[in-house]
Amino acid sequence: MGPYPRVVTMPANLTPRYRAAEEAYRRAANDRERLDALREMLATIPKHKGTEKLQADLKRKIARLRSGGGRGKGSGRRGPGHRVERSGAAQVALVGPPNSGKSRLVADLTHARPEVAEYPFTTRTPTPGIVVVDKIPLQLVDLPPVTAEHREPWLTELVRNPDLLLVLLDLGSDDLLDHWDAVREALAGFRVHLGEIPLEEREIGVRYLRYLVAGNKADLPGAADRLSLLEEYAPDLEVLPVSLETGEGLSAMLRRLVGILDVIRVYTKAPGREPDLTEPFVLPRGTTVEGAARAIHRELAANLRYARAWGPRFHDGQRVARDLELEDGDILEFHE
Ligand SMILES: Nc1nc2c(ncn2[C@@H]2O[C@H](COP(=O)(O)OP(=O)(O)O)[C@@H](O)[C@H]2O)c(=O)[nH]1
Ligand SMILES: [Mg+2]
Repeated sequence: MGPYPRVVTMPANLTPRYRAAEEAYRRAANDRERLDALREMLATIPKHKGTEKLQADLKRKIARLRSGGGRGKGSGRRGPGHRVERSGAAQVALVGPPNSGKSRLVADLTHARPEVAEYPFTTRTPTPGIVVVDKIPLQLVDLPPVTAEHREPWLTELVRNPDLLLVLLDLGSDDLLDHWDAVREALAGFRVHLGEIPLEEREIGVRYLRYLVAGNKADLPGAADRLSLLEEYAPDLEVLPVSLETGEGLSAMLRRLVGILDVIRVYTKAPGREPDLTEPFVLPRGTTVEGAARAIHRELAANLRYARAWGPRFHDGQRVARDLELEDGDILEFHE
């Protein structure tokens, strides 16, 4: 056993609706959206002793935003060229030791062209690129290696705020186990913890992020043996072997990312028209009809009179309640 607690994916006692609201909060573009999301979080947080501190924290944040004292997000701390505009349905940041293939992954799977090289510390700025998986666009962000020493503000933001961390390890390296420890140590320095834990055990200020660990360079000699060692060292950890050289495991990895994100695809249609099934709205599971309207356009939610739904679980055009939890594949028609 290493010096760190085992990383276990704990069954979080969060309802999908709370989680959806939490994600809406993280992704909010302005204070109005932030306030909406916080209210929804407060309304849906499990109410018991264990979450009292969090409830108080939510109330404090709501009060602060209502009095107009909210911090403007991204106020000037990022250096030029280090800013990454969020795009796609989810942001996936790549972390890992130097040379594990982070830049090549972004270069091979997206149209972005970060520099790839066999010497470490080539990457100095973040490079985002989009990969589309099952109609879901994911923004992959190539980052410099995270280390306990380099804690630049722009890197902090990119490490703490993605929807998911993709930890890319190097199965070609004999330092594999040290790398795994070092990544978690560096993340702890950023106040980031891999994996969700029950609300009542959370520490204020720590980010609990969903994550996936992939072991790259599975093509290299000894890779399988090193993977076994890691699995022995961290028995509860799921490590997907992949190779950017041969392509092995890459599509499984992308599917798994989408699975962990736990999103649904919702389609919209205009009255009397066929739905557009090419570009879904990608929403956190637990999103309601009203939440979907809000995600599409705030005014739409405000003016919504009713919605109709299509799909296997509805009668065609059935009127649905605003608080109906949506499912993957639902088709909605909004009436203002
Ligand atoms: N054999 C092999 N080499 C790889 C693989 N993926 C990346 N590399 C090489 O590893 C080196 C480091 O890659 P890079 O993407 O710059 O690593 P980064 O420091 O994590 O961004 C480059 O020479 C890549 O071509 C792989 O799956 N197999
Ligand atoms: Mg790199």
